[in-house]
Amino acid sequence: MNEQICFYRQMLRIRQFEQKAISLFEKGELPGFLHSCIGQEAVAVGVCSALEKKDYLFTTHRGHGHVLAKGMDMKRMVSELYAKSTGSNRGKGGSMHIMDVSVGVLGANGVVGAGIPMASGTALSSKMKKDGRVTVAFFGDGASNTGAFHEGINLAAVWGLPTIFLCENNKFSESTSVKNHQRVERISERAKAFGIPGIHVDGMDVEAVAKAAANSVVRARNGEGPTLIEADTYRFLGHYLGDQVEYRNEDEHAEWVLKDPIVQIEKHLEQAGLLNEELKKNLIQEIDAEIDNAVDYAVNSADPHPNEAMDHIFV
Ligand SMILES: Cc1ncc(C[n+]2csc(CCOP(=O)(O)OP(=O)(O)O)c2C)c(N)n1
Repeated sequence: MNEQICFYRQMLRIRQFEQKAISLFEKGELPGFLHSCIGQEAVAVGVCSALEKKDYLFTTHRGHGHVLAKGMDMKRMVSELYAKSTGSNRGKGGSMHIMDVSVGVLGANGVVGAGIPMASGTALSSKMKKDGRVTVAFFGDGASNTGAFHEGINLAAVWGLPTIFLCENNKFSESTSVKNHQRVERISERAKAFGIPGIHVDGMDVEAVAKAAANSVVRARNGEGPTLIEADTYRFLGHYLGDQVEYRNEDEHAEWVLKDPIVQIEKHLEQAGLLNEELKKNLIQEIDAEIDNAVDYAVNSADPHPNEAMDHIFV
């Protein structure tokens, strides 16, 4: 498949998945919370295009796109959202703690910024074992104000670890605009404080993200140390499903919706003669069939047995 069509298909798959998850959540079928990544698909797809299966990834409460792009099995993922025994965490994690070691997804995390020092930890193990793996930590603009961000990146810089610190600047930390929670113009500027490269990229342009990620991965694999990438994007929906978003500036929102990464690549592909209505329809049908199949699998799976409640707890 042409690389751009492949990017488009993967972004569409994340968008359709998120829309389905929203409709299931609104029907009361999924327990817990949902934090949608609609609008941010180009970051997940662009970054993961530069990774291999063996590479490690840490994500956040807004991580569905990242783990899908990294290759996580959709059936086990949906089962986890349903808290079923066939879920990737046997139903104990839910949306905010989803993981799948077999594809390098070492976990989503509800603790803001917590994946950053963990990424330095796995990257240190890779450096010591010389296993050639790169670790990516995704986090938001809000997380870039935590102590974990400064401590985790500083250590990776000092030890020259194979890490990509990927900040998705989606303009909000819960209900607080980025303009009100930090004074730096660009989060990528913070890289200077650690003595590592800081790259700012258009997070609505999947190819730009893919290029920035690929260069940083080469650097990391060559033993040249970490990179901080700030991908400029926008959270199209609320912080969580149910958020009334009363704090949002509607003009700003409308401006960003015009930059929808999926619409942008659609236009580009149509102009290049690579996409037409029929292909679009076929791709959506194929993706929706995969999603429906995963939902059926989850719905028909057993709940975890109460006897398992204390299993996999390490004290
Ligand atoms: C250490 C910690 N502090 C506060 C919270 C509450 N909280 C949950 S999500 C969130 C906002 C995170 O914003 P950002 O890092 O920009 O990620 P985004 O939600 O925009 O993807 C906050 C403050 C938390 N979960 N963990």
